[in-house]
Amino acid sequence: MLTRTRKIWDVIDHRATDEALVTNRRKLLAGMGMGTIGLSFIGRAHAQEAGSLIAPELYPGERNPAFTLDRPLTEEKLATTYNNFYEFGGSKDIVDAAQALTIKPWTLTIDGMVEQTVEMDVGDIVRRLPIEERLYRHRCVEAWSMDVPWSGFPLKVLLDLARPQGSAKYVRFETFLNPDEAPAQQQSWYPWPYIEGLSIAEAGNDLAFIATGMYGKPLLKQNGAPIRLVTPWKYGFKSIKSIRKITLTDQRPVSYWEELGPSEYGFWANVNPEVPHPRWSQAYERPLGDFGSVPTRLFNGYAEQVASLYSGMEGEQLFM
Ligand SMILES: Nc1nc2c(c(=O)[nH]1)N[C@H]1C(S)=C(S)[C@@H](COP(=O)(O)O)O[C@H]1N2
Ligand SMILES: [Mo]
Repeated sequence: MLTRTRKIWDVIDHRATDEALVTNRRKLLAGMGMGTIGLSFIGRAHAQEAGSLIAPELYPGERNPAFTLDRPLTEEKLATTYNNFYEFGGSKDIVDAAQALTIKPWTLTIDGMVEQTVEMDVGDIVRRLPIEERLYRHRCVEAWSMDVPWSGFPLKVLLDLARPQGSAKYVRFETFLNPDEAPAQQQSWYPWPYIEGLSIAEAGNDLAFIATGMYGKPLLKQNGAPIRLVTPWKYGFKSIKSIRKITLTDQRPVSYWEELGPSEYGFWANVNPEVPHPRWSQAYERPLGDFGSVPTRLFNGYAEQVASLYSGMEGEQLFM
C-alpha cells in the first residue's frame, strides 16, 4: 500500500513535471511559427456559455489608478487557458473540465467570529458592492508570472458586510466541494476542499482583493468563477478560486498546500527572490508569453504597501 506521504510527493513532483512539459510544448509550437498559444487552446477561452456569466454589464468597472504595472498585460488568451485549478486536474490545461462547474446560483457564506453571518448570492454581492478594475502582477510558486486586469472590490469591503468581531485573528477561505463536477476531488489523498488563509491584518490591507472579473468580463470558470481571492504580494497558490465560505477565526488555518507539503508551502508564502523553494530557485520568473526570464522582486514588487505587515515577525517562516 502506498503511504499518504509517498502519494503527496507524487502530487508535488507532478507540479514541476507539468510545468516542464508545458514549457517544452510552447517552445515547440513557437519553433513551428505558431506563437505562444497551442492550437488546441485557440477559441476555447470563450467556450463558456455567455448565459452562465454573472452580471456582465458591471465590468470592467472604473480603473483604480493606484494599481498600475511597469510591464505589459499578459495576453488574455494565455491567462485564460494556462491555469492551475487542481480540482479539475493536475495539468495546466483544465479549461474544458472546469466548464462542468455550476456557478449559478452560487451562495457565499461569511461566518465564524462575526456580528452577522452573511449568506448571499454572488449576483447580489456584485450588484451591491462597487466594482473597480486593478492591474496586478501574479507570481506562481512554480516561477511563472502574469499581469492581469482584475475587476472586483477590496476584501475588507466584503468582510465588512459581516462585521468581524475584535477577537478574530485570521480569515479562512474554502473552495467548493463537489466531486461530481470536479472529478479530481474524488482522489481522496488530496486534502479537499482547497483551503487558504490570511491574518486579519493582511486581509485588511488594501492590496488584498476579491476578483469577480478579469479582462473586462465576469471571471471565467477556469480562473475561479464566480469569486476568488487575489493577493499579489504572495505566491499564487494563496489566491484561492471559486470561494464558497469565508470564516473569521482565532485559529490559524492550515492551507491545502501546507497540508500536502509543509516544508515546501507555508502559511505566509510572501514572494521573496532570496528564499529558494526547497527544489528550485525563486530568483527569476518567466512571464507567460515570454521565453526569457526576469528577476523576481521582494513581495512581488509590493514591498511599499505590505512590508510593514511583517515588522517584528522575522522569526516566522515568512516566505515559504
Ligand atoms: N481552488 C483553487 N484555487 C487555486 C488553485 C487551485 O488549484 N484550486 N491554484 C492556485 C495557484 S497555484 C495559482 S498560480 C492560481 C492560478 O490562477 P489562474 O489559473 O487564474 O492563473 O490559482 C490559485 N488558486
Ligand atoms: Mo501557483
